[in-house]
Amino acid sequence: MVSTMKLVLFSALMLFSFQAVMSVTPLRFQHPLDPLTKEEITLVQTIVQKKYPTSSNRLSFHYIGLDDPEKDDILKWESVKPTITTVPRKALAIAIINSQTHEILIDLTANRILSDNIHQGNGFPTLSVDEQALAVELPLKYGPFIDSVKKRGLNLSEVVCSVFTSGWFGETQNRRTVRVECFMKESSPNIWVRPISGLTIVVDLELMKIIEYHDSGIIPVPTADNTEYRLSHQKPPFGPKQHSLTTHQPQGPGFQISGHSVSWANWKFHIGFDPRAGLVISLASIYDLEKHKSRRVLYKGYISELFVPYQDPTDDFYYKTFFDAGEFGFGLSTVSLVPNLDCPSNAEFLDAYVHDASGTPVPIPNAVCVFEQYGSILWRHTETGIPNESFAETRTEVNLIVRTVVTVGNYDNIVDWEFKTSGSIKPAIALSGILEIKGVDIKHKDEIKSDQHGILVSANSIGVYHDHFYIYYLDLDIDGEQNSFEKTSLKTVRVTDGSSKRKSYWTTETETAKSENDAKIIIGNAPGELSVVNPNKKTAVGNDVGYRLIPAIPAHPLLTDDDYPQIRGAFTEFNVWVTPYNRTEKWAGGLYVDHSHGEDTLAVWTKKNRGIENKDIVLWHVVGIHHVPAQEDFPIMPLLSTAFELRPTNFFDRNPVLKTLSPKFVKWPGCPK
Ligand SMILES: *[C@@H]1O[C@H](CO)[C@@H](O)[C@H](O)[C@H]1NC(C)=O
Ligand SMILES: *[C@@H]1O[C@H](CO)[C@@H](O)[C@H](O)[C@H]1NC(C)=O
Ligand SMILES: *[C@@H]1O[C@H](CO)[C@@H](O)[C@H](O)[C@H]1NC(C)=O
Ligand SMILES: [Cu+2]
Repeated sequence: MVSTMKLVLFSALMLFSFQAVMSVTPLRFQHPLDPLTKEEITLVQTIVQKKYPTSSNRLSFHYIGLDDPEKDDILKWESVKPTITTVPRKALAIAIINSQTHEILIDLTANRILSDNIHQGNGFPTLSVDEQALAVELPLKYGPFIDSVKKRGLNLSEVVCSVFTSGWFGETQNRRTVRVECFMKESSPNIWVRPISGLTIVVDLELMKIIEYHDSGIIPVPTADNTEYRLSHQKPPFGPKQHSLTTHQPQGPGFQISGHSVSWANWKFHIGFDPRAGLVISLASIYDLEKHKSRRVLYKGYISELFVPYQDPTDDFYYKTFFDAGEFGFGLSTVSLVPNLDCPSNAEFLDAYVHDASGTPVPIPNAVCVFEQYGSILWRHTETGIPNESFAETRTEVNLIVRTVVTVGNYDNIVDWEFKTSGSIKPAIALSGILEIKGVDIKHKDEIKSDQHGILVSANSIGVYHDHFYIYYLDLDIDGEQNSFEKTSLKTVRVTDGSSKRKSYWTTETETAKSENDAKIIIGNAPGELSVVNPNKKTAVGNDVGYRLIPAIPAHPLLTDDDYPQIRGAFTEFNVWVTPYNRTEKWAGGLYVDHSHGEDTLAVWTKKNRGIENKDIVLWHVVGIHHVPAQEDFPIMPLLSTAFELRPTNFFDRNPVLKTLSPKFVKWPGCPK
């Protein structure tokens, strides 16, 4: 008895000391691309505040994130696989200090500021959540606004306001202003469909003051009827009915997450998170069963910008030309996922940290989820051509999804990265949330006399025309960094010499893009294939190894080239762009996109027409949706989605999933079948 007790005590001690060792060296497991930890964000705050004490400076943080480590350092680090991080940890802070924008680079190991530069050009950093919270309170205490509310017979206690970035329309004055719009929350939480239209409220964020106010007349606020979407406030009948459906993984999930590194089936990748970009996928490599090694596909991928120009040129709406990533931050706007609803029951979650304006870390629990999901059929064939020996050979597809949801005001962007064992990566975007509504004095389509710039989706409610243009940054490293971009066109050939009974056929013609101008592609003009190849690596039969871009349904901008929003959102001019890798060229709409003049965009960088052949290159893909609202989008819209695929093309010598096994059928506990 005594000896058993001792043994238990001994093993408990062993366990305790093991855990103690683990907890004092947590950084041992830090990946150099891991997002800044809570402690690191606090360290940035401390270091910057030491130089600029808040007692004597007006200081607000607009970005605190990992400063991109040098790519060479990451690749070196990866090849030696050290147990301790040898890549220096640096942070970039963008702060407005006494009305000047500072870019402060901080060494997190030496705890010191490496550089501190003041941004001189046009444009302002991402808005902080805190200043938006202050700005939305201003109208509620502003006499003329209170009068406007009274004049409309509305209850001021039921008014809520929201901040809208106001773009740039040729003006030369450089003030950090925003528009504020107000809504009714009485009887329904669906504020976005109940605007108090006809009011212009301009706030200067530096003065934190209303500097312009205008009431152009009373337009009825749409009623709260049929705007409710909370289940708890709905009345029967309910439907359609859905039967429960769940994924049962008795052996546990097929993926492992260690810190931020994921391994699943034949894939390995890293999940990063940035206050501006949100979800970042890095170092995605696929294991080649025949070559017995992992082969790099993607060095880094994320959504670089989202441009949402509304198409109503009147006073209430013309300025609505949003850049959601640069102005509001995809990371700052990432919301917590709801387990079992946003992600299935077999999902695992990762938390993230962003920061507030004071530099204090702010947690986002369940910011990212990772889960496996049955896809379709991986491959199959039923052989009926061999007499008496017909058979079916088929494999089930299971995919891995990484998901976040970015909610910027009224819209929810569901951001998915799907990995397939066959080698494809399929990024997808789905939109949900609530339309941006303009209040009008019209209850029926028959009353419409002039262009309303949208669709009447409910009485007094116009769903205004707009676009959603997402641009993906895709630093593909196909089996190494030196890559080329190839355009293969499909061409009709006419048979004129009578050599065939056919009069025509098609064949392909491949061209390697030499410089940036060769790689500006408008999809849809002619059939073709676009791929990134590694001209230095060939398959056994001699093809360049590569990955093809199977683009999303293309969307092209409809604004004129000289229109201000289009100058700022010039990255939409083409569906595909290719640039040589440049550490600082990260944001397709510019680093300082709020009030930007379009001087720091992908369209401007590529004017240099730099060489891109057999170089480390970045592929940019614009995925867009022209949104002509419909009544089904009201009061909340069902998912509207678009996706593209990066698909291996002569990357493997043969079907890489030829010898895969379908997941074993498992009997559900207590189920007869
Ligand atoms: C205005 O709204 C507040 C808050 O909901 C409510 O308490 C109050 O009774 C309302 N006043 C009127 C006149 O309806
Ligand atoms: C197929 O099977 C049938 C019946 O068993 C047999 O009569 C026939 O000869 C077979 N055909 C061949 C090509 O083996
Ligand atoms: C990298 O990009 C920046 C911004 O476009 C540019 O100023 C710089 O010259 C580029 N560096 C190289 C090596 O091309
Ligand atoms: Cu839309």
